[in-house]
Amino acid sequence: MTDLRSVTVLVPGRLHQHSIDRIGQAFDMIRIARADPALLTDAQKASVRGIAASPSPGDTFIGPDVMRALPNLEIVANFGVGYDGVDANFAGRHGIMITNTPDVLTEEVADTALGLLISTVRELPAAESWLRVGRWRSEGNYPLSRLTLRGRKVGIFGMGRIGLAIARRLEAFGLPVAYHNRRRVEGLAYEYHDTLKGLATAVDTLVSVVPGTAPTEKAVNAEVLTALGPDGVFVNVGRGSTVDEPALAAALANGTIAAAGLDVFANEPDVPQSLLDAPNTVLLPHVASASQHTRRAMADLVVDNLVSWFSQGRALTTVPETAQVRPE
Ligand code: A2R
Repeated sequence: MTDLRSVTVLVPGRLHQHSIDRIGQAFDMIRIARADPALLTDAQKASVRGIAASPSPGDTFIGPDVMRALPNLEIVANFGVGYDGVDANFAGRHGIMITNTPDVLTEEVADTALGLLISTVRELPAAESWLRVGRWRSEGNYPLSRLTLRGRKVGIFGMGRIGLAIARRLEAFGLPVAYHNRRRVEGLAYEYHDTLKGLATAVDTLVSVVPGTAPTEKAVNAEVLTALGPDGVFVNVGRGSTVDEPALAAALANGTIAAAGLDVFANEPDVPQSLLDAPNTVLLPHVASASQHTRRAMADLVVDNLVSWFSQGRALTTVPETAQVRPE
């Protein structure tokens, strides 16, 4: 039985405090400001066997340079279901396990997606501002919303765990659902489209919840938005990288689509001015899973993966790219 106190886990950058507390209690923990091997001594580099992190594709990316610099690295426990902040393909080729935090956030993200969709269609944030700044009293009722959820047909780009939870909610709202994945989901009755453009053509509301990968990069482009049409509503709770943001801003400005609700952006926390300026957007600061309840469950799963790997020799929630990786 491995003594976990002898296992060194590196925590680069910010991480949920509950993960930090548990890692600090169970393991030998090293904290550094960012995922930069230059911040470690050679002895520390040699000692690191695990990483726990909440990385993203920008400055905090855990790529080949980081993994190569740590010769005894066995596992990277990623905080979040999306793991575009880690080079999982490189890890898979080099025998390094990557874990993420699926399932524990599925219902929370689906709840937020529906909240964002309704907020966007019915202009709830703008209506609240109307009340708060006194216009209800001075000018009367908030104008009737141009859009409604009634009569809509919703396309889900990414019918995975979260996509399915969103679809179930939409069903309860009485709305027909269609979807696009690379593969049809066996036994699922929702209408399937084998292209994203085909899906966008068939619906007037598109909810994106695909991972940020090379094939999904800027997949929601001018052509897809044109196919969605002038009554179209686009909601994104997946990754900002999946959207051509200048094309989306243009589509909103010139009426190619009607409105957008966005929780994620290509270059967070920077939000393009053109999206901030568009009147028909509801913009959130990547909060889909961000309740204390759900973030704590994610923080636990990060550490549970490390504990299981180093004490049982198996990870709990492995990403597909590293499914074949076994402890040495
Ligand atoms: O393509 P498939 O059959 O592997 O279906 C997956 C779909 N997907 C894609 N669809 C079309 N084109 C692609 N290039 C593509 N890549 C992936 O996205 C699958 O149905 C769905 C992802 O579902 P799950 O792996 O179950 O992930 P979960 O837990 O629903 O989270 C989705 C994403 C995360 O990766 C974060 O970026 C975000 O939600 O929080």
